[in-house]
Amino acid sequence: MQHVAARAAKRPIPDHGATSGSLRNAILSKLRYAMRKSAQSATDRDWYMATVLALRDRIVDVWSNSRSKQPEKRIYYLSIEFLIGRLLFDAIINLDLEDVTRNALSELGVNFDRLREMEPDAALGNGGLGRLAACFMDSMSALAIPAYGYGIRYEHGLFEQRIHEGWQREFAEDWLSHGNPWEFPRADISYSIGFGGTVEYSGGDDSTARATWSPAETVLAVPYDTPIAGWRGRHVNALRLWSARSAEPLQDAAFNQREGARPLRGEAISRFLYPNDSTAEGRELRLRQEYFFTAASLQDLLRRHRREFGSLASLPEHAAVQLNDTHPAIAVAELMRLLVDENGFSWADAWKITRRTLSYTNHTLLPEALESWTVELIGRLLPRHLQIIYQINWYHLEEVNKSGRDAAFLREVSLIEEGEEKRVRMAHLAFLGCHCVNGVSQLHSDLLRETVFHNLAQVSATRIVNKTNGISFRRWLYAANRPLTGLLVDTLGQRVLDDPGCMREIQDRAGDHDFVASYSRARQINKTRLAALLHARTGIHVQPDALFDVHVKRVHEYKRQLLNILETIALYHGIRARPNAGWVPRVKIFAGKAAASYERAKLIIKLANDVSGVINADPVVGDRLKVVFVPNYGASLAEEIIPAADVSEQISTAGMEASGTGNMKLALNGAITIGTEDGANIEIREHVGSENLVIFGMTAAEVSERREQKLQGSDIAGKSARLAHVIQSLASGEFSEGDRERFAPIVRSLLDYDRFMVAADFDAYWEAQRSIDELWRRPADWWRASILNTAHMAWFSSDRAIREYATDIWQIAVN
Ligand code: 26W
Repeated sequence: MQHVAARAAKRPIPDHGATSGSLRNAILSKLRYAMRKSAQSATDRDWYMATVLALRDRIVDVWSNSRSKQPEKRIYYLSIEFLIGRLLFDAIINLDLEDVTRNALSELGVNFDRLREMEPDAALGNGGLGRLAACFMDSMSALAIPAYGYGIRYEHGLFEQRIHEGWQREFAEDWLSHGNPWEFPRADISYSIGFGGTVEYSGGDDSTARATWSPAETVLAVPYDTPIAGWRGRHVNALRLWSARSAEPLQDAAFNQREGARPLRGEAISRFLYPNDSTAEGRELRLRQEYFFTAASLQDLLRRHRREFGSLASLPEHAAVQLNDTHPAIAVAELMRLLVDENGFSWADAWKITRRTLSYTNHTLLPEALESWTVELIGRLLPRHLQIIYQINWYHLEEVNKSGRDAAFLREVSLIEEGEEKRVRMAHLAFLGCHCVNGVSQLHSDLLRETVFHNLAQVSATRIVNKTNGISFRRWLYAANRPLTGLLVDTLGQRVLDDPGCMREIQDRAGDHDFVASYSRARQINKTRLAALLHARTGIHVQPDALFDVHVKRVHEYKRQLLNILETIALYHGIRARPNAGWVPRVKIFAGKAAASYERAKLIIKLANDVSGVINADPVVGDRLKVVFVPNYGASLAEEIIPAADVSEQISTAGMEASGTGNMKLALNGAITIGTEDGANIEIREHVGSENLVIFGMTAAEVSERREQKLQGSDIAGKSARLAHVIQSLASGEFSEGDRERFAPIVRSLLDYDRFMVAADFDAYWEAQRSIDELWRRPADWWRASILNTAHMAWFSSDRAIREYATDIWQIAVN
């Protein structure tokens, strides 16, 4: 991109002193001394490792600089998932070293883009929650907010998805197989994390007696630090990921184990990421993971506080701990244990410190995703914590009692869910133990107040606020979409990169012929590139000038990939019936993983592939409609697909998608959203204008009303000939080589009571898609709407979201 180079020439060399010459030498010396390879024998992977190590040195300079001055207050972001993806290009963009790196490597005869492919995705997350954590880390560095991210260094990230005869297959992911040049092992630090055992009381009566927990087993938590370099290399924060080490390796050694016995070895804790993103499975290993990283993180930040500020009484002034969903919610009991049992604080003082230090973000309303652990399991694994949870609940219910509430209310707000198996409600524990709880979109936060936390909010001082999600523009625009970024910089100058708010100014160009031509050309470059990738990965040929309709996210019934597939079948039927009716050529692009144990989601993937097989092979249809399911969706594939999208599918059942962040990434890159009034779609409409996206279907209120009525999908099918034809074709085996059984479960779910309202929203969705066709047939209007999306998405930057967390929840100033 010559214009970037021309401009690079004008810009002052950033103060990390990297010139292509100095970087070239640094890469060569890393190759020689760190990789022990000569330039002649070096592979792309060797060059990749050497380049990362060379760039890392420059990051370390900024890092030690960032750590030189002790901050007044630090943020600690506890998340069991960080969906980082690749770091190389992100670091280069943030350090403004793209040209320097490209030149240094080309002087060494190395192709930078091929080298980028060497980096595995750090897929340490399932989906939205994990990626949000990664975008937030990028923004905290960009805003020079002193922060630590705390998580788990899984040996195996989210499984690799391969499609075999249309079915998802899961394969172990192995991102560390060639080592990870980005991380710094901190073998000088380790914390022992206890499990099981007993609790003794000594001295004083039961209210003043000291509790001492003697764990039956301990595991060592060893940290690995990954630097997160901020925009313009201003600041670097650490992402500290804990790895589990057996405390008694000898004892755990296989030759020491009874024949056939398979003990839960220490290391197992950080071996695998649990691949579910919406169903709490309640497995013991998962609870061990949650306690392991939470306890290690709290011990680490308390040690730092004591070293820097002395007494823990001042902790809330110098540390703000954000709990990313309930996965680290055991922090409430663990911090109380550390303050009361190990630092002699009174219960009341400890409770104040805990609530003032902790805050919690909720990311889902799905009942099956709200974690609760059996009292039996917590009692066995964390006996002292169970006692503390009971004591918290005792004081809590005492308070509630004073307000004269009835038994049903008490049962609902209790931390303990009664029933044949008592369970600890982790969302309730997080709510009570935090001074602030936030949802991730306005609708979601409102629904949190009206549903999950309705009663609790009436009997607790905890604030419920909204912090609508955001995305890192560095990764999802500047790095992922170079053609569009180049045009924005050409049009608005460098300042647009530092202040995305400037983007609003392109609204005046939405009708400007040259600008529209450049804007659409940028999209075309990305679509041609994606068409090549789709062919390479699936063998399917698509026309780059067709409308690219993109549905990329985890596969889940509430995200309604099924509704999209049913509309696709109806479109197919329409095209076959009247091939020459001037259909808008479409490419339906699907991508997403299903949780390994989620059979229905896996059947929906199979259906998408079988429908794709039939439609793509149909000569009557030709290039009027193509359907592609791209395997192994993750951060890097998202960076390839999102800049090439014309239409963004955000069609969740209203009230069920807490926010969505893919919706923001696609709209920022100019895709026209077709969506329901759900999550952040509503706020996207407020910012881009209701004429620049297509909203359809039932609202959240209408959905819950219809749920009350328990109406059957068959009622709808009875009234919609188009839907009935689609369901009939599914049932007849049209997409399953005549096998009527294969998709029978889906047909049944559509005609019975359908919690996800697919049938109920079908006709509205069909009409919405046809209005998209209408808009596409008017290119000037299409590109106007597309440009106005990009122009008005600045608010959805994760920098804005983090600024709001900082001022409203963490009480720190951001300059
Ligand atoms: C215990 C199993 C489990 C694991 C992960 C339950 C729930 C989760 C996550 C909360 C699921 C998740 O990723 N939620 C998504 O979070 C995004 C970031 O806030 C939102 O944008 C999405 O709407 C929400 O589904």
